[in-house]
Amino acid sequence: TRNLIFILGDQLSRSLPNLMSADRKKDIVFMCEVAEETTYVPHHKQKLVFILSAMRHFAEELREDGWQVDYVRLDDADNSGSFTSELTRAVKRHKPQSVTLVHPGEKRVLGDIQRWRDTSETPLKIYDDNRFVTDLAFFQKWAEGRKTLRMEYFYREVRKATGLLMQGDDPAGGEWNYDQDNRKPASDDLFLPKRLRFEADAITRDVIDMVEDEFAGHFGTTEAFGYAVTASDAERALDHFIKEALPCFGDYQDAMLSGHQFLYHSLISPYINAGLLDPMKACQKAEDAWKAGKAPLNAVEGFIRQIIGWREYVRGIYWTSEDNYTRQNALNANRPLPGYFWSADTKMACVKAVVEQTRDQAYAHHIQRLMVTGVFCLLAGIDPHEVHEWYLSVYVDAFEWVEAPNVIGMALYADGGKLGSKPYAASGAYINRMSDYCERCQYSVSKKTGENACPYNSLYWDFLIRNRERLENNPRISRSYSTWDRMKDDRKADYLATAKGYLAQIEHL
Ligand code: FAD
Ligand code: DLZ
Repeated sequence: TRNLIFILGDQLSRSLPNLMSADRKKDIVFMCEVAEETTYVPHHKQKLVFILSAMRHFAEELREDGWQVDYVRLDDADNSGSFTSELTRAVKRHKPQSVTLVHPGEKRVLGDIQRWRDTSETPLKIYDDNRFVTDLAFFQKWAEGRKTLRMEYFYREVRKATGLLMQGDDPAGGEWNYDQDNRKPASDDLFLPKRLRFEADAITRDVIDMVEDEFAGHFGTTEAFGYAVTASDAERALDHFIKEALPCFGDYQDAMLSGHQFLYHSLISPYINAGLLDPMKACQKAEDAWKAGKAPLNAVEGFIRQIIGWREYVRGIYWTSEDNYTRQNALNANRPLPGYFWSADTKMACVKAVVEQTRDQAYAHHIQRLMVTGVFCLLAGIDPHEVHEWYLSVYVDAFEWVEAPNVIGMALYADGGKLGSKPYAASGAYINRMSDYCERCQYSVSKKTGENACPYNSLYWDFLIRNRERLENNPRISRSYSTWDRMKDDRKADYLATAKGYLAQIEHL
């Protein structure tokens, strides 16, 4: 009797429940690289390299541990191209008694697998995914009966349940959240730690060659590829972050600086999402640094909140939302995504900087994703589904369960406020305060209307006016409507005319 242990490309953990309960003497691990997964969106080249190389390394490690691994490569001659068709072929090869799988992270894949199970003679068992701090039942129980779902309250429950940064029943230091300390702009004389990047080994180089051949037309470059592709290197990256960057993580969490893509961020999202790093362990290490006096509470609390708060919360939102979540469009935004989201060919220095670093690193930090490209798409009324597909393609850490709530919900408010209490609409002043982008921009951030005025300034008002009916009763933005109403008519007209001009030539901003 043997079982087939099917492991997907974002399940690269030795502690997977289907692996833990298997017998390495009898059972067979099955992994496959398939065209359907490499092309369901045009993934950034570095995302492809990261996942395929991490999968190959994981398979090697399992073999070294004594597992028998059946690994199908993308360029294998008989590769049939999808998870389910490859599973069918593997079942024919091995004739297992049953197949086991950990719950896929994506509804699309779950649906395919369930359909496969419905017609298969071989039973398939799906285990819960244990690589999160809480299980989905925890979120569902918390969400039950609540009129609104807000991350902050969910987060407090996870703090209590895990004991992280707790002193008895109270939060360490007396507050649950120290974000008021976390909004310092960065200046270019900051000492920025050199980040640990990893040399490509023979396996990664092979994958890079394949990606450059087979996916030549995809966005991005592979030259700067420096991601860890094994659990042990991911752990080294985490340790390096905790020692070198965590102490300043809080202070400069929202800052943006030209030429410094990473600032004090951790760069661990791809590792946690692919299963190379355990989120709870990352939090415990950060807590230990605080206990040892090596990192301040505002930094450690902010970091832990991103992981046990935001990350767990968006997963709950994804799995409790309608299946058409990525098609939601509460604000009826219909403009196509401008070409400079791929070419970086725009005069807006902030968008240019973020798209360029996204192209070169497959990375942008949270505020760049939210307040530069995200706010632009919100204000300009870009079709949320197109925006969603862009984000899902271009970031190395992008998997739909985490990307979609952040894009459709947080950045675009296209879910009508399920995830966030208000749209993150902001004028150019925010970017100017938190970055140095505006200094070198061809547009003037201090100019509100007319020629060369920063597009964010007039698009901000145009957005609010376009969506007045929907938003003006929201207490968190009603003040902006009062400001608008007090404005002189010719000023209002200038704003709307400037915005209209920009929207008419949106491809050329
Ligand atoms: P840090 O700033 O060091 O944060 C530490 C960790 O907290 C991250 O590694 C991540 O695991 C977690 N985290 C932080 N913020 C969030 C969040 N809002 N949601 C979930 N986890 C969070 N994150 C992804 O992992 N995949 C995505 O596809 C993704 N798309 C996003 C799209 C938009 C529009 C926005 C606004 C945010 C998105 N995020 C996404 C969240 C966040 O931007 C990234 O997790 C973060 O930038 C990763 O870099 P880091 O590891 O240096 O993070
Ligand atoms: C993202 C991705 C890519 C690009 N390629 C593969 C692959 O070839 N084989 C595989 O097992 N997984 C891949 N993945 C990750 C899957 O898309 C991921 O498991 C699903 O999104 C389910 O969360």
